[in-house]
Amino acid sequence: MQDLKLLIGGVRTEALSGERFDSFDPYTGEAWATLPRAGVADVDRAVEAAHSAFTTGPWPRLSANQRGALLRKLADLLAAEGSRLAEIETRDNGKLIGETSFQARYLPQIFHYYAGLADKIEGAVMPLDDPGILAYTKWEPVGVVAAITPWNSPLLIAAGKLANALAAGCTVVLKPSEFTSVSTVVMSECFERAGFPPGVVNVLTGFGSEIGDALVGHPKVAKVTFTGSVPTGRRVNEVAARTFKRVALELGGKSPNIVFDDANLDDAVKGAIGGIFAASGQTCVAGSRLLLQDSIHDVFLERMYALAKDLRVGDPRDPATQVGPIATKPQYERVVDYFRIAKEDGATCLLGGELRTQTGQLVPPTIYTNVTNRMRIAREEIFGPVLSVLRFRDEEEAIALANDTLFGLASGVWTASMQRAFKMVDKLQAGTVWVNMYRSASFMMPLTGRKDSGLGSENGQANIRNYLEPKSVWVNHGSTINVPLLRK
Ligand code: TXE
Repeated sequence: MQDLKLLIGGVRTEALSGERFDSFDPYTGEAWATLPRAGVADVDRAVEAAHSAFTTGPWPRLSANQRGALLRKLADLLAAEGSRLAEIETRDNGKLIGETSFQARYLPQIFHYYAGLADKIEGAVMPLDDPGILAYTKWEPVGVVAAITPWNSPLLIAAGKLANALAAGCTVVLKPSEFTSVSTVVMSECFERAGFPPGVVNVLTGFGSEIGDALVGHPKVAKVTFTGSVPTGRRVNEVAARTFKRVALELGGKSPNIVFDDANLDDAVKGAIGGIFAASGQTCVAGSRLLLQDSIHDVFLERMYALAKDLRVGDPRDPATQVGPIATKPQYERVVDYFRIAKEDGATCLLGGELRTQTGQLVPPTIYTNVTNRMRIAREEIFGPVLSVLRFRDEEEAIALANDTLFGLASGVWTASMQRAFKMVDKLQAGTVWVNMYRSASFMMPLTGRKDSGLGSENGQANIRNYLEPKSVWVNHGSTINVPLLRK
């Protein structure tokens, strides 16, 4: 059993209370690791450590080049730890070993990418009317960043936040989900080995309900970057607003995956299946509403059913498994409850819709048809392998249905007509549109949510600016213009 500690100011430590909690394997149900249960006093210790590392430690004296070099060294260490991290993540959150291995191989690239941006944070000189004034901008790191991550892709999401913050010159207090903290704590060993000064990266394990407000509201935290649910995101935003913190929120979705009758149906069927059943539907961008044009509705579902019914549900460590368990017990119960809700809504169950086994938090791939956009299964984020199928007549109806949601994270369009595709790109109220593909992601591409899907963005070159503040500098080196108030 893994026995892990907090990381505060470069020291591995217990919570001040001495309390610990267990982390569970979602497939076997066994407690397999224990972690310190940080309290409010530990939040204070961690933020103070990050703050002094930011203000007085060696970190602020490093050049951008040196920060980049440290991030590259870290990336190489992470590459060497890839398979260990993948195994830990699969054990802790039940994601398929194929996917965690892919993500672990991807982590170093994220750090290399932002390492390359560290020395490209450039200000500008402004061409003012007065040649005797040098007016320029410089970009400064915002300060201490509180990074709060969820359980669905703990390492990947933490890496995106850390890489930006550190390349910008910030320091970080990272709080992973209480359900899946192990991989993050193990990853943090690489920061120590790479030689990041103490306090630059701190890791707190514990319950969001107990320490979230203290972290988000801490006066020495300058920015909060959060990925998680809409209600918690709203709470984070409210608490952070009291002290005018910079906030980035990456929240949920109910993303439409729209198939027109001119699409390549084989590709679209595979895209629809991957869109909702990959990661057992536990992705913010899951294509959880499938919108089918009337004329292909039945044939599409026949083909989809034929493939989806044979998906292998089981042990995430077995490379043959295609759908693994739900990561957390409460989430499992929540997803299963939607079987009841779908019945009450009056939807038709085409596939799944009941538990095949009571063990291992396994939920079968489930497809509901005859769904209307007013039903709860079309409006609420289920975050499990549960698909709601709706039908539409034409482009106008597809757009209306797609946009009739509180969310605006992602969307997919399947069509042979590029004219139609670009029209849909313009009309869909979502931060991401995939055309004839679904669920690809890259650290190069911004991930932004419209409406309740969030605030600000993750990823992309521009994201590093969200960890920086501009400073305007005015230097009089021979101005001939007098102050207007004193002009005779
Ligand atoms: O999320 P929470 P939960 C959605 C998905 C899922 C639902 C619930 O719909 O069913 O969220 O998951 C920390 N202040 N997503 O309950 O509570 C918490 O400790 C500060 C979508 O696990 O939002 C964890 O680290 N932080 C999502 C993180 O917030 C607090 C991925 C996320 O937990 C806090 C996961 C507080 N007051 C779930 N309370 C996505 N966008 O990908 C909790 N936390």
